[in-house]
Amino acid sequence: MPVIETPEVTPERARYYDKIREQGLSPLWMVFNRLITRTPESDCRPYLWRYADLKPLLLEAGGLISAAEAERRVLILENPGMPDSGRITTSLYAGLQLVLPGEVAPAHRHSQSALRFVVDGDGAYTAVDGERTVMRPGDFVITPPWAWHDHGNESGEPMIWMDGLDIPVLQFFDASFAEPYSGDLQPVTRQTGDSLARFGANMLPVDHARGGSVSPIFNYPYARSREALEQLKRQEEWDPCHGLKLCYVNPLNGDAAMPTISAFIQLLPAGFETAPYRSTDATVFTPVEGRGFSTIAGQRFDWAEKDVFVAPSWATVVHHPETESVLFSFSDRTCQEKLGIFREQRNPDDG
Ligand code: GTQ
Repeated sequence: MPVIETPEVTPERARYYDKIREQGLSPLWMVFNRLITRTPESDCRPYLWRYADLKPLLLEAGGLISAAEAERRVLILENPGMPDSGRITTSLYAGLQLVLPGEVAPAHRHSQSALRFVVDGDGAYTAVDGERTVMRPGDFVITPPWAWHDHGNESGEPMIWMDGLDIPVLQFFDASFAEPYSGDLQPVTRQTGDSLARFGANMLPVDHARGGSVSPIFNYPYARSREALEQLKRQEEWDPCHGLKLCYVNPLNGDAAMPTISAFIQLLPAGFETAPYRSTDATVFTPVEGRGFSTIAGQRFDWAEKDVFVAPSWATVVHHPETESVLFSFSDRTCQEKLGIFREQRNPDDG
């Protein structure tokens, strides 16, 4: 149901609309219902990409173009409701990146924030501000805005991770800046593990400033997040909508790890069925462990490890894990919370 009834177009009104258009004017009453909807209306569609389909295609790209020539060898996960947009949701970009053994993705920096979620392979590195971190399956790695970053793979196997960036947010605000580094790799100035030791042990260097908008931890290792879930599951306090769901945070302010993107890890026990839930943050999910299916706006998507699926804003989501499952997910929730527009609803009527 629209908010207003759109007024009839009489010949006299039509002549008037034509006349004012030439002067950069438009009658609100003719477009009100398109601009202001009762509930979110998105071009974003629920969708699932199977890793079994993605991996061979990504490896095929590995034979076609080098990481260096491509700058980043990534297949964008593009929402079928928004073709050619480079978007997985209206506000977020996602892709799968491949770095082959011996390859380097050269250093650059940009105003976009990036997250990496390691899907396949073990032991490649990403370097951020002079520190390299070793990437292992399930690790959640962030690249802050305007930080130099390069990736390299000195392991013996192909390395594949999911990238999540706020590219559409920066497009919306016309705030994109980027530049290449003068060489391929930035110099290494800190030991691997330095940031996790300084900031990731529930302590901070004594005089470190509080309140930075980006987490100084840039790798949240899966071993630790999984251990937290394992410990908590013994308590058997399952949230009806989320199971056991944790948000990755910035230890400087308790906020999401990145200023524009929230990231989560959740455990769902075998056979659990979540209560229907919807929220304004369209969400990208990737199962790390387990298999099952989810219904999104009534449509069923069967998933297994490493698949990627997306739930649009305000679409009702129900998860049905068949085995004990761990889901990683990310959304623009923290961005919406900062703007005061985030909404969520448990057990919506249409669920
Ligand atoms: O690794 O820096 O998927 O700059 C898209 C843009 C990855 C990256 C992407 C990027 C990167």
